[in-house]
Amino acid sequence: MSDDEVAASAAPGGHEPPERDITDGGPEMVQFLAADGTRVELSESNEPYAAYLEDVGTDEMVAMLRDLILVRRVDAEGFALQRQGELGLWPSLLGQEAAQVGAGRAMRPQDYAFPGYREHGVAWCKGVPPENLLGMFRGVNHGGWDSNDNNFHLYTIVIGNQMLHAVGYAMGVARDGDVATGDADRDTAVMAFTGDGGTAQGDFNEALVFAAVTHAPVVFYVQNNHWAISEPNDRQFTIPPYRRADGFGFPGIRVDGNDVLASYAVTRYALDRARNGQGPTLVEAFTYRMGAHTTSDDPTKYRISAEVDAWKAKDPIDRMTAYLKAEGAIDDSWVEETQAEADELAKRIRKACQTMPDPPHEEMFAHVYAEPHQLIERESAQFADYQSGFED
Ligand SMILES: Cc1ncc(C[n+]2csc(CCOP(=O)(O)OP(=O)(O)O)c2C)c(N)n1
Repeated sequence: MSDDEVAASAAPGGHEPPERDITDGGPEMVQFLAADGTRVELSESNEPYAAYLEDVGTDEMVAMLRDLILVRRVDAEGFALQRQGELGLWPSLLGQEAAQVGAGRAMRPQDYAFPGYREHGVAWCKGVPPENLLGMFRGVNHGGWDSNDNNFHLYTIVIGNQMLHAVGYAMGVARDGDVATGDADRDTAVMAFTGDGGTAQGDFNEALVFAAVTHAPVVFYVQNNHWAISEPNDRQFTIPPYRRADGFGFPGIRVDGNDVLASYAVTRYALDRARNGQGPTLVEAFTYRMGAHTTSDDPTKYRISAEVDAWKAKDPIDRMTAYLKAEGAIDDSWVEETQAEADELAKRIRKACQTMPDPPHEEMFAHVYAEPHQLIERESAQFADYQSGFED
């Protein structure tokens, strides 16, 4: 079967999916760096956010590119570890690095992130050690880090659930008086991350209602990577996610998710609004999931290779590399050194993964309730009894 035939047969009832150009984000999409790495002229769409790049020097841009390269390597290592049987599952962020690094870098230490399960780049920017991301996917713990160490909540597998957690937390931040005080180290915003598929969940829509009416200091960051497993966007919504915000009464912005500068500038703007008491913003990062949904998925069954190729031409790392090379900020030896640094990082993660101890069985029951609970104690004892029936 040809790619086209595969796509047609994947549609329910064998219908051809509607014509769509999923590579074009339209005139409202905020972009500062074109796919070939050249700077985009100021226009009606990007001008309102340009001020948020004015204080970004070359060193900081080089640091952003370094983040993109290291995060991609962390992701590739997660994939490889799953293939070698060290992890049960890995959700790859390949292609979404710029969306996440831009957003993550825009956050201040006091800002709190509520991720889904693919936010490895945000975790990186918030200072969560990348090896800590592996525990849950190896099945040795329920998370792998303390959410309060870096203000980065545990991964959420239940789609959309974290949206409500984030809004509830943001409402609490406002009640604590940590909004619009004018103190840059105190004013706090919350970020909630989801995919495009998550926008179809009830939780997502309920979260938008509560955020709107309570004026919560929250930024909804939707990574529109164009697929919810095998469901394309045209089976998820009829208007793009950023326009959803209109109906709830707060701003929605579409940004080029493969342009780290644009993602950074727009997120800074939205976080400032939240911290200053101006309420929520919805940011839609227009991007693409270049790999499989997870290591359990085979995207060749439902999408055509031409689509993937079109997005490869928009690669976030290639474009930032081209830009910074043209600016004379980096050269080939910088790229080589950073790749070598990435390889060292991968080695560190691999070793940490392979030496993670199996948890004692009690651990599974330990954090279900904050206080001791009779039912959990009974279940733990029953499980210990069951385990003791096996030979070593
Ligand atoms: C409540 C709920 N329903 C269904 C699933 C199964 N599921 C896992 S990932 C996924 C698709 C999510 O797509 P999207 O929100 O676009 O995020 P992406 O994985 O593309 O980043 C679904 C339906 C789930 N985890 N939770």
